[in-house]
Amino acid sequence: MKKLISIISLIICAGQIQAEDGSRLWLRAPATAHAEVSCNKQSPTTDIALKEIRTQWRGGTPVLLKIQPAGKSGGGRLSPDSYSIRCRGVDDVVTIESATEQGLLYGAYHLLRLQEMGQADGQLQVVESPRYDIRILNHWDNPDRSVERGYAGISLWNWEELPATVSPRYEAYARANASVGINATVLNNVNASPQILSAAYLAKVKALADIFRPYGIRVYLSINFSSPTELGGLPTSDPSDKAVRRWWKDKAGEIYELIPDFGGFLVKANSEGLPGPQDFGRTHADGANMIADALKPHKGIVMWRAFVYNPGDEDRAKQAYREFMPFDGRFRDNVIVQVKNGPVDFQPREPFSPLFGAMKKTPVMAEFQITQEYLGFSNHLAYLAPMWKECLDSDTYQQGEGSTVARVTDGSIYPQKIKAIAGVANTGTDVNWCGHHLAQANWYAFGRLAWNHQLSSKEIADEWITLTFKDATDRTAADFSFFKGELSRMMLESREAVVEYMMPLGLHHLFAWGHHYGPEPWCDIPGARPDWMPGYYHKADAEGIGFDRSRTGSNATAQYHARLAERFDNPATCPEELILWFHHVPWDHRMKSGNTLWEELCHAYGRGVVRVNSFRTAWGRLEKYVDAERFVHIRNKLKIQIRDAVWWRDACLLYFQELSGRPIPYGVEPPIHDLKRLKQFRLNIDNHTNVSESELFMK
Ligand code: BDP
Repeated sequence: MKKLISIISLIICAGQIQAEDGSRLWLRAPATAHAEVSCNKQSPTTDIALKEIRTQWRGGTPVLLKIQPAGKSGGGRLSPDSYSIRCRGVDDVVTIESATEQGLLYGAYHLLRLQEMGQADGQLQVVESPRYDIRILNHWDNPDRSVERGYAGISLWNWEELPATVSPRYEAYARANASVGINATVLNNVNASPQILSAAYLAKVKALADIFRPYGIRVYLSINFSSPTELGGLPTSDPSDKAVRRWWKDKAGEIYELIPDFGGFLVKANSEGLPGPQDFGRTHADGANMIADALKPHKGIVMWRAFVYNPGDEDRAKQAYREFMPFDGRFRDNVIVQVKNGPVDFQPREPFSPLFGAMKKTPVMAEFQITQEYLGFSNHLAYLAPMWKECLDSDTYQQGEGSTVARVTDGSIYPQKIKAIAGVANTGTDVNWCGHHLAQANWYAFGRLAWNHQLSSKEIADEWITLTFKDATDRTAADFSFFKGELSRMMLESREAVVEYMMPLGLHHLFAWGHHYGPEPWCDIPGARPDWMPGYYHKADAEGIGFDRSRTGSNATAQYHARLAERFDNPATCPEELILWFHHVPWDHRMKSGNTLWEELCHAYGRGVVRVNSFRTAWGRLEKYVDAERFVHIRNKLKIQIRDAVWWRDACLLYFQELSGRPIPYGVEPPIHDLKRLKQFRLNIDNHTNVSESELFMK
């Protein structure tokens, strides 16, 4: 009997070790330590820092957290979030110093990260300061808990139960963010319901803000520009109307009564049918400034989005620049313009938005999309740090060489009063938070890059893999290093693979009608907005393919600095990875490789599929190094990804082949689908994760 019990408990125990549902994210260190740690100040934030260290620090040396008044921490204006970690060796204490409690908490997480990475032994000499002051997530979460472009369950915020009932996940969310330096969150969708500003919702928002506060996370809200009318019952929402201005002032006052450290508002106005100042003959600056005035007495800010475009003759890629440049310098000093990384819309590859660097008298922040709206949802492995770095490292040349997007937004080049960076969150109620275990890396990477955009994609991947997988099974160091090497390679190649099998060489927006998941380059719905049709973007015909945005076409190139405009204008100097973004290129155009454009396109699509296959093979080899649960989950996701990659390759190549009239070159695996059948295929979008093989691979 005794033996049976111990066998059963062994099984349960083993079961527990293997229960790897991903809920612990990258914060998996056992909380079993009893470290000696103290702090010269007591507060809810330092209490968290103390607890994290006390229960997880296994370094043997005591840890001292010290608030060091600002000014004493060395020259220059340091961010209040800055900290240092020092230790002279095994016999010394570890001292974490910062001017703020928040900085101490970041220092604590840094120390624990070093420990997990095996880098906390011996001497420590760390000084850290974030590149951006506001490192913010944008949740596109609706009051009904649906998440626009969310692929990881429903919204984390249970509005119905709040404020009375608070889920333990709220605190877990705050902790995860703090551990990577994220310090702000916009709780609701940019397509905002006016309801969010009602007294009932503000009480719910306050409950969340109270939970997030000790973790240093400030709450912001997206607002609907018509709220004065829709919620306040005013006859207009015209920003020059006195009663409207009063309404916003009172609303701000009401919010700050409840949430004294409320961050401010994010605004999507006159975009995709949403209301805005232009409805009243006013400008973006008028609208933003009115709201800024209401927030100013409370030190709140406005993040005003530049994602605007209308159907018409003007190339969509040019519109944001055209609409916003005239207002450069005309915004209040508590307004920052939030610009998507590319000029169109979060495509797998876009050039950077020409607004970066061009707006010289207005703070500008980048908006990245962590959720993979256009990169395979939560089904495809697409590690996005390389994509974001590609944007951040792009040289705008606006103030000479080295005026990268990172440096024109982080205050290095322009004296920006507000320095911020945003990421559209990929979190939801899924147990593993992000739908795909490996998509957690994108949340992590956004936080790390927002803190320090100079970290390399590889450094961040290696860090995340170590924190997320190292303890999973009993492995030797050599085993783990093999595992890490393989997974890191897969991750680092994954975004390029997605570009290749979806939209290589600068192609963009080839998505199906009704979803942004699968391909429909042929899609042409009579009467639909032309700029929502793939043909608007690829312009493929018997001669060639691509959107002529050069001097001879829409002249979008002229929105860039002359040095870049010149480079982009000439097909010979335009980077080939963007050639079809900027040029309509003949099928027989010779590429640098010696291939024709058509051949190159085929090779790229083929390569994308080959790469995903190689991920699948590589992952298969990693089975013995990882827990069964995550192994199977990721294996199944890769299976979906390979299916979709083939679908993309076949749909695009077969369709474009009808126009190019050229054969698929030797060396590219010929399509396995039939174009006619593919054209008939409709994806059930509510069920996109479960498209069965037979449904897609129609015989
Ligand atoms: C597009 C999304 C849409 C968003 C919009 C935005 O498809 O759901 O509302 O961006 O950023 O990418 O406002």
